[in-house]
Amino acid sequence: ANGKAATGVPDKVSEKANPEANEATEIAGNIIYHAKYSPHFSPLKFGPEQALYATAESLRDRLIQLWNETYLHFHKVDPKQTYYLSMEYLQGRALTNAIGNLDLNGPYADALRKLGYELEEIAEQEKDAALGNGGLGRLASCFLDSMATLNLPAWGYGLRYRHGLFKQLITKKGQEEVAEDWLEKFSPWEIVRHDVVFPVRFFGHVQINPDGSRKWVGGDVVQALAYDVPIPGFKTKNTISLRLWEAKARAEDLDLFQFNEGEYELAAQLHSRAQQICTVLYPGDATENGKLLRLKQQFFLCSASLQDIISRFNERSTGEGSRKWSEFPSKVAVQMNDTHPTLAIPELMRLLMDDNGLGWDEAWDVTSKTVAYTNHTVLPEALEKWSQSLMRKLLPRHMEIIEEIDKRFVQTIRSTRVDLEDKLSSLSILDHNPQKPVVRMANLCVVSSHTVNGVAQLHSDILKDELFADYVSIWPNKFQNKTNGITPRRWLRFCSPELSDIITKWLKTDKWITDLDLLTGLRQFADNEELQSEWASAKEANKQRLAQYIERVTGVSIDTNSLFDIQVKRIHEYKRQLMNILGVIYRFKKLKEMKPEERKKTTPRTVMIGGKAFATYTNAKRIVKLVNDVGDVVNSDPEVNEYLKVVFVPNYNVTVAEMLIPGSELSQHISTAGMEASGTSNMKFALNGCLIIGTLDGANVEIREEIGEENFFLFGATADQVPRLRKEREDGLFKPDPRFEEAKQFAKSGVFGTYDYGPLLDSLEGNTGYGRGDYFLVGYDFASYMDAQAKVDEAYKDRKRWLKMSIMSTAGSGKFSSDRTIAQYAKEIWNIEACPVP
Ligand code: GL9
Repeated sequence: ANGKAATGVPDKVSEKANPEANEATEIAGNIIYHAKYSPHFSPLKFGPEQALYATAESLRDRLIQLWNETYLHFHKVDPKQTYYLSMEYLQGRALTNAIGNLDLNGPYADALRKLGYELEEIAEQEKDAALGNGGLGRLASCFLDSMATLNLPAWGYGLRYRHGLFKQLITKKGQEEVAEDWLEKFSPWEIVRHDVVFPVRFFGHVQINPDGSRKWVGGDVVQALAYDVPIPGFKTKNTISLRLWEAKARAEDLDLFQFNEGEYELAAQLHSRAQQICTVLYPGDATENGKLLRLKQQFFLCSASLQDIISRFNERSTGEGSRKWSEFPSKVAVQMNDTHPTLAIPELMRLLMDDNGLGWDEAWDVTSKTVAYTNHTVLPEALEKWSQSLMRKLLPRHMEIIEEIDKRFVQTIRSTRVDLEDKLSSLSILDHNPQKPVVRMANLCVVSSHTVNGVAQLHSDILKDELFADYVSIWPNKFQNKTNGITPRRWLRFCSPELSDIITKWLKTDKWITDLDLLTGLRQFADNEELQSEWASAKEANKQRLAQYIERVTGVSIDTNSLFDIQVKRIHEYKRQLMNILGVIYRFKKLKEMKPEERKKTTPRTVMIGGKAFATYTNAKRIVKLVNDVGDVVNSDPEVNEYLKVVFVPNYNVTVAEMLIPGSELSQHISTAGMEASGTSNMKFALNGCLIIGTLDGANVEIREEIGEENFFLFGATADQVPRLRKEREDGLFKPDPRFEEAKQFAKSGVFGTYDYGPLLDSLEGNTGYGRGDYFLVGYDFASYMDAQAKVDEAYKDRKRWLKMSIMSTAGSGKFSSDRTIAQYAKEIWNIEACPVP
């Protein structure tokens, strides 16, 4: 920090004559005001951290104004509104985004300079709000940005986890997890709404009233308290809400008698049970307790959100008396982000029937016209199934409702579709397998939703042709595709201002920021030398910035003349980071074998791999360790390290992505075909002019279509070949390429330390002997992967060609704006329209 600023809050800043300077002066005054009169720190110091909070609060003043206007406007117009229910949001930092969306970058930078700070330095003080695991949570955050920017009447609902995703430390043992604490000081962005509180019940029993109606009573009652986070749209007044629920016990739940008897823990039992609900994102669910907590979290989100939605529906009623419930679906759309919020279905049924007196048919009609479901994966282990007994214990009334939905569905199919009789055991919601009776949440979603969508064309086709094929024969029009997207504000305009300015200059407009298809206008200049040289210098600047970051966090110095090759995503066997590192191992071995003059002819590379492994996923953790061990050996090898460096980027998160993606030149999206539903970082890389090496999987297929096959390094089996290849591989009928054997042997030889990589590498063998079948087909795809990598090396030597490909990638990325995705959801699923604040 700057010496003079560290002495205390400055008194005032001097005025200047011109209007720009006036705005900056006013903002600086506002920042000073907050530092003094909304104090969170003792008064003697005004360091970067104090400046961050005061700056954020000055922005919040503006946001609150716009936010209230938006809320009142929606209230007055009473449009149909969408509620996006998601257990995860990966918001990242908010400061730069808010300043950028409000179009106040210049004035804020000037204001802070008057106070002795650079805006970037202040922005770096902010912690990431990491209330999500990966792609699914980040998608929800991109969607909020687009909803606000498109002026849509839409809101997000989620949970206010005290500890978001863990922080990843890399030690000699590999990955270690420590709790992250984004609320350690407090978040300047959230506003607690003390008047928005709903009771949420757990356990208890169903009481049957004399009139035959049913009521859920008893059990524990926890309060859901609303915390709102403002979501500003880009250059629009519309500012929407991300409402995060926190769980609180009631005062009367503290047993004062027991407390005074000295039984402190017993006395506060209910308090501590309430507190557990929002303590961590994704508590481990290997134990019964863990499963119970996760189910509680899901219900807590659904129940609080639906009570809130219903109360808003009633509040906006214009005429006398209350509204007709049949109007509900024309005022409310509920989108379930994966199966995690499935309990919204029986909870809406319960609220309508038990609390508002609707009959089954009426309640079902309303519910099934209101809810829609997005599927994000076909991996069987990720399709949620809840034990019926657990569900009955925690949510007895909901279990009854689910049983009734299932009964009616099965009856209808029996009477209308005799041909499906033998499919009913897999189509029904309840799986009555006597060993383990479960509720299949995806089935409940499909049966109850008016629309079901996948997240890329290939994925949606797989849903229709395989996973949900029999449902398609019942409801042919229920299924849709909505290819994912990313917000071009955060993922280009704000994370790479250099490249953005060049794009604006050549397109002669900055309208591309909200109309990303305009990027195609760059195609005509892809060969232009002037553009190419500007493009190259922007990329170079981003590479420099990235290199400095890498050196700071890992101590490894990397050469910006080398090809920056990046794979960042959650560590998973289907994503095949193991194939990447085996390729690196092979490259290292070949470099070692070369004569010095031969090495000089190779393309120097820096391979960066980053991502978190789920804490109990053993093979994923072994992969992290292997990448680190390979890096240690390669980077300290004086013969080779001029041509190859390997870096594990620790603690990958949104903020790290904002640094890595602009500085990337090649990125790897190399999942086994058919397994990655979409991917979204592939879109971010392409948008930033980074070339992709990848399989025909998820959104890669569409990216390649858009940017042109000559600009994409394709390899590998296709999704339709996978089942046959898997069988052959398992049966030991397929003989892998010699390069694959050589790489594995070398990895096992001990060159990379004493850790036993046998068990990890054996997972890549066919079912002969010790092998486990190579389910992810690394052995099959390795040959074409290495061939594609050789093409990358060649292409990089031709600078003009590479730059052209890079420009073409950006130029063809327009489709992948989340503005396009959200506009399609709005029109084709939600049936809502823009409602701009005048
Ligand atoms: C995921 C898919 O695996 C991705 O391919 C997809 O891009 C995103 C968003 O649709 O959803 N589904 C899923 O469960 N996750 C995804 O990333 N997992 C995590 O978020 C950890």
